[in-house]
Amino acid sequence: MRIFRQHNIRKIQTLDGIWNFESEKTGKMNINVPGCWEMIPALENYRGKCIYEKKIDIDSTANIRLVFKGVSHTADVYFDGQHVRRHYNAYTPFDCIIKNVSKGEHEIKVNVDNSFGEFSALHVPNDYYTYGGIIRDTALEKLPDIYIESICFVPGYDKKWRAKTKVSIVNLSGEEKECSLKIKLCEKKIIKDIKLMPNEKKKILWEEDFPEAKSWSHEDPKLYLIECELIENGEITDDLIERCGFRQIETKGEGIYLNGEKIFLKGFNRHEDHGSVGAAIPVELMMKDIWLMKDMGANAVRTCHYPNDERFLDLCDEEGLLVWEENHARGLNLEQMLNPNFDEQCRNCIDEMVNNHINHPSIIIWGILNECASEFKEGREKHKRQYEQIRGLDTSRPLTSATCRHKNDICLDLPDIVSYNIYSGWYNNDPIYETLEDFIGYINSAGGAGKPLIISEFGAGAIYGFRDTAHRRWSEEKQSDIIEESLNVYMNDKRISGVFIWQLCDCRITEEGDFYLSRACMRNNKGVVDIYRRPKIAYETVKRIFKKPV
Ligand code: ADA
Repeated sequence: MRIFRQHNIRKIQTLDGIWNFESEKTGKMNINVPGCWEMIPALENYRGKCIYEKKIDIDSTANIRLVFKGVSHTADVYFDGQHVRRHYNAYTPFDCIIKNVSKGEHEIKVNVDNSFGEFSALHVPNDYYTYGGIIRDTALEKLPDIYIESICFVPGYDKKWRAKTKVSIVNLSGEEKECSLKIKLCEKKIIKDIKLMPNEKKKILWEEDFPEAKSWSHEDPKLYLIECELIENGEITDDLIERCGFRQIETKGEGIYLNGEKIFLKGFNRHEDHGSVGAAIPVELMMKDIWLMKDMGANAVRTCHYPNDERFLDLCDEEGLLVWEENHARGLNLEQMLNPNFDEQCRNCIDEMVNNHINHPSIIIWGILNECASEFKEGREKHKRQYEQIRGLDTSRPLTSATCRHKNDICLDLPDIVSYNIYSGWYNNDPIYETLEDFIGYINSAGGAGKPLIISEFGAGAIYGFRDTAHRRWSEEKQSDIIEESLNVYMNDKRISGVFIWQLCDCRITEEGDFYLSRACMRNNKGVVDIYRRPKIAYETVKRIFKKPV
C-alpha cells in the first residue's frame, strides 16, 4: 500500500489481484485490481456502473478494516450483502471497519460508478479523464479492539528541530480499556499509559526537540520512521509506522523558503494518466515520471488537479521532489460550484487529502479549486471557506489556488501564494513579458501584492511526431519555441518564485463536453512527453533551460 512497511504486528492481506467483475456490456468476467475498466476494449469509453466481487477467508473472529486507496469515482461497498460504506471521489483513500466478523468465508462487493450527473460536482466532463474502477490498492486488515488509527507529524525549527506528533487511538469495543502507547522517532521514544472508554477515540500529543535530526531537502531528502506500538498486558497488540522529514516551508515577502533558504520552483503539472494503464499507474511508471522530471532538471511537481496516489508521494519524499498537492477541482464555473453537492464533496476531499498526506515532507504547498469561479463573490466565499478548512487541519504549509481570471480575480488576498495560469503565445499571440507586466499590475492592485507569485501553468500543444519546418501550431517545434520563450521570461523575473510547465505528459480527456473540439486524438496534447512518455522536442529544450546554472 505504501513504499515502506507500515506494520510488523498488524495482520494485513492485500486484496489486489483478480476480482470477479460484471458490467452491462461484458457480462461476468475477471478483472485485475488495481486497474481501470477502460483497459477492456468493450469498456474503453464506458461511463456507468460496474460490479466488483471478491470472496475472502477470515481465519478467526476479528474486527476487519477494508482499505481502498482509490475507487473511481463513487464506491458502494457491501460486506456479506450489507451496505457498509459509500465514498465519492476517485482520488482519496477511505476505509470501512466491520466489527466481530466470524471465522470463515465472506464476500466483498463494490459497486463502482464513473458516470456524470447532478450527484457528481467534481467528476464532470473535463480536460482530463475520469476513469472507472478500483484504480488504486486495496487491503484487508485485522484489528484488535484497540488500534492505532493515524499518526500526524508536524515539524518546526527554532534554533533546532522540534516536532509535534499526534497519535490517534480508537477503542472499538464496548468496554473500558487500558493500554500503553510507545512512540519511537529519531533515537527518542516515549511511553504513555492510556485509558479508553467504550468506543472512544483519543489523540495522544508528543512535543519533543530533535537536535540530532538531519533536515529533509530537495538535495538531501533525509527521512525518518515514526514507529508506534500499542501494548496490552505486556504484549504488543497493534502497531503503525509512518515516515516523516524535518523540513520547514514558509513564505517571507515575495519569496518561498525551504529550511530558511529561498527556493525557485522548476516544476511540471502531472496528470495521473498513462496510455498503457490509464489512472491505475504502477510504481514503476511513477518512478519513470519522476526520473523524467529530474532528468529535465525539475525540482517540483503539481498534482493537477486532485490528490495523488500515496505511493507517488512516498517516491517524491525519497527523491526530494517538491510537491504542490491540490484538492479535486478543475475549471468549475459558478453554476457548477453552486451544485448542491459541491461544498460537501470538496470538504470531504480536503479532509481526506490533508489527514492522509500531512506527513509527506515533499508536500510544500496545498492548492485548491484550479481555475474555478474566483471572480464572483459566491465563488470567493467558497475559496475562503476551503482555505480556512485547510488551515484548520495544517498551518505548516502555504496555500494557493491557480487562477485564470487574470484581471477579475477577487480572491488574491486569501492565499499565501498567488498562482497564475497563463498561455501567452498559445491561446493568443499576446507578448509574454508585457502580458506578465499587465497581470502583475492587477495582482498588486487586487490583494496579491507582497506575496510570492508562481506561474502555475503555461505551455503549448504538440502532436507527438508532427514536425514542421515552419514551426506552425501543433508542431513539436512550435511547442518548444513557446515553452522556451516563456521560461526565458518567467525564470529571469525576480518577482516570480516558481514555474510549473503544463504539462509533463499528454492525457486523455472526456468525450462529453466540448473539449474534443480543440483536443486532437481525444487528448490534452500539451505534454513534453506523449501518453507513453515518448519525448517531444520540448523535452531537450526544458532540460537545457532548467539545468542552466541559476
Ligand atoms: C487550464 C487547466 C488545465 C488545462 C489547460 C489547457 O489551465 O488548468 O487543466 O486544461 O488549461 O490545456 O488549456
